[in-house]
Amino acid sequence: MRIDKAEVIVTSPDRNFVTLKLTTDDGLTGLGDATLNGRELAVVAYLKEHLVPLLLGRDAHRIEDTWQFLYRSAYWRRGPVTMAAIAAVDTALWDLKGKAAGMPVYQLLGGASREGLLAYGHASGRTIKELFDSIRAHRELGYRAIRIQAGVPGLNAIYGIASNDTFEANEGVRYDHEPAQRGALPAEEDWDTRAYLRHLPGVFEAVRSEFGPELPLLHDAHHRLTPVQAARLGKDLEPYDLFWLEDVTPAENQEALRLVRRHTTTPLAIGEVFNTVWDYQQIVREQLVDYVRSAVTHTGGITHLKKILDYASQYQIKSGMHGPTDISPVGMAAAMHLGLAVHNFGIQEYMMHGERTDRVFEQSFTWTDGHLHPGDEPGLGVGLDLDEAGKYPYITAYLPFNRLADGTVHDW
Ligand code: CS2
Ligand code: MG
Repeated sequence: MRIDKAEVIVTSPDRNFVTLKLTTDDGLTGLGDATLNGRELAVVAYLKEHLVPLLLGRDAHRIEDTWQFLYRSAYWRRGPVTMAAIAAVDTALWDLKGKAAGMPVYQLLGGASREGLLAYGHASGRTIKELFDSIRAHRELGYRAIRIQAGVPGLNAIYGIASNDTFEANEGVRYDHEPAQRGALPAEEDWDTRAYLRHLPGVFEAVRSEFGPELPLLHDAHHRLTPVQAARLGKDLEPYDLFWLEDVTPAENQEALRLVRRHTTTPLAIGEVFNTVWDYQQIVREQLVDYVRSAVTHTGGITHLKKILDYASQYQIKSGMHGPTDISPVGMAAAMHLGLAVHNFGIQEYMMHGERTDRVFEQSFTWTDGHLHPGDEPGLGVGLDLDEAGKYPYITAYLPFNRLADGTVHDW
């Protein structure tokens, strides 16, 4: 089974997606997600200029060897662009292997370890009323675990708050609001950590008294706190029994989480911006987190993320794969197959894609009673309609950034 053709398809039905399509000499096709929000074209160039020429003629069955070849032959190591490009190749090869074997990818990874994947969605609101409406809307959509993001009095626009008019304005688009107000240049948003830390515990107090103690609640601090601020937030949220508190602090400095861990028992999740096992080495070994957040799409593919999860399982750390709308249906399918197979599955993030995206990508996964299942089609179970994709050309879109009141740039 030799790789005969490699196409890099960029389409923007509801947002930009980059997809690698491999075709073999016996006519099988495999898809891989290479979407890196705000830096899509960098991955397109890496794939087209540096990986596709190396793939043509290779034995598509040699997944591990291809991974090692692409990772080591570059000489330069790691990084989001490189690892997204390698991820797309790796995922497409698993799709091909499944199709050649006539089996869904999860069967090739050891078979199902559960009946379905508990998923969580993104409830948000600028006010408590908007937030409650959003929580109710997500429960209507079937979610049994919900992420809570709230506006902060005095701040105009912050990460994670999709204004409800966006949510309702896209009639027909089920639920594909982009929490980031992407634009042709990075949009400046404002941030005030003290106001956020003062406000958030009250939000969870209100949510727990309205919706009760049972509902699994998550929150994403989105890299914006110092370790001691993160420690304070984790402690302040303990009475509300969160499923997890995510990205409390930028974790380039992995040992920063030691301080947080010393002060709070609120479960921690981190890693959506990580791209290899080396980003997790200390965090996992010292059990500084409870959930690994990486997506297949950003972490070198199924092959490498499974290695990370197997390493994490030795320390009772579970998966919490990243699944916003900037992970394409191909990336989501890969996450579902991997999540179904590994023993240490935790939860799957699932922001439903829009109708236009669902027309470009034909998907076979199911969503039942708050749980996802990848389905039993051979391979990943995802198709890409090239004609439909061709209707939506790339749109330049940057993620926002923050500035503090004194003008200092801050993590968004
Ligand atoms: C967020 C993401 O889903 C999450 O946990 O951190 O929505 C993140 O902001 C986007 O993936 C950035 O592209
Ligand atoms: Mg996040």
